[in-house]
Amino acid sequence: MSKIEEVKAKVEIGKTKLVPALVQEALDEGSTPAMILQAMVDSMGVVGDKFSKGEIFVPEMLIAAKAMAKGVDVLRPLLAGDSETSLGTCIIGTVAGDLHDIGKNLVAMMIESAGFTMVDLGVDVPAEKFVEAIKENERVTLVACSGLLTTTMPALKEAVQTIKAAYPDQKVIVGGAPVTPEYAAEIGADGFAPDAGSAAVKAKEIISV
Ligand code: B1M
Repeated sequence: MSKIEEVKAKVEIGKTKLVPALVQEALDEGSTPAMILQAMVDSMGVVGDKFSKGEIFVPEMLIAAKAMAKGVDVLRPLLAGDSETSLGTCIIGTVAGDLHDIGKNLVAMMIESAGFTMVDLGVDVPAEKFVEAIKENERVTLVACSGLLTTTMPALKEAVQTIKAAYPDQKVIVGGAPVTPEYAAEIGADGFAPDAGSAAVKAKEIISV
């Protein structure tokens, strides 16, 4: 088994202590950071499928997520480039009722590396907290809202609409597995991205309009 396959297998079963060293070994073996990240994202897909089939439960999902987060820590300096310019501040958070943060953290990392100063509000963020953060931070050019559950899509809508009610010109980008470009447009977001890399591209595009 190659190191990258081992990373995938160990993330799936939540081997938090083993994953960082395996990620480093996969890098040493010549795998690129993007390949390793994709392998870990694939692992989470397998974990999600097993959960859907009732083969594993929430605790197993949680340890797999922790193992992936440890792996991402090793890749972080390699994935996130430095940017000299500041495109302003981006406020990011996972919306109310939603505790999923791996995707949001990847999006934060990529948007930051595109040149934004990042303020991460974490998970389970009520709509009003996004508004407070816009008020409290300097030069907020973008708000990024993540939602991973079909049941928290209404919270995504509430976040966008609450932000727009307080700051009509504030640019907002949304994303997360159940979100579609059509839904993003319907709730009044300025942009949608399907993954972390395209979120960074979209972020720059939105604020330059
Ligand atoms: Co949850 N969970 N989970 N979970 N979980 C999913 C999402 C699920 C699809 C699993 C399944 O059933 N197959 C399912 C949702 C079904 C649905 O709503 N359609 C689900 C469920 C049901 C639940 C609970 C309700 C389970 C329960 O308690 N019965 C519960 C809800 C808790 C809550 O939030 N209130 C729950 C809990 C959890 C854990 C806490 C155990 C854990 C999360 C830990 C953590 O995040 N720290 C967890 C996990 C790990 C998953 C899966 C397995 C993996 C999620 C993940 O990290 N993926 C997930 C199954 C799956 O995704 N296949 C699942 C990897 C990550 C890189 O991808 O987050 O999609 P993703 O992010 C991508 C894109 O979506 C996009 O870019 C990212 C990177 O490319 N993106 C954006 C994300 N945000 C963006 C924002 C943007 C743009 C792009 O702009 C702002």
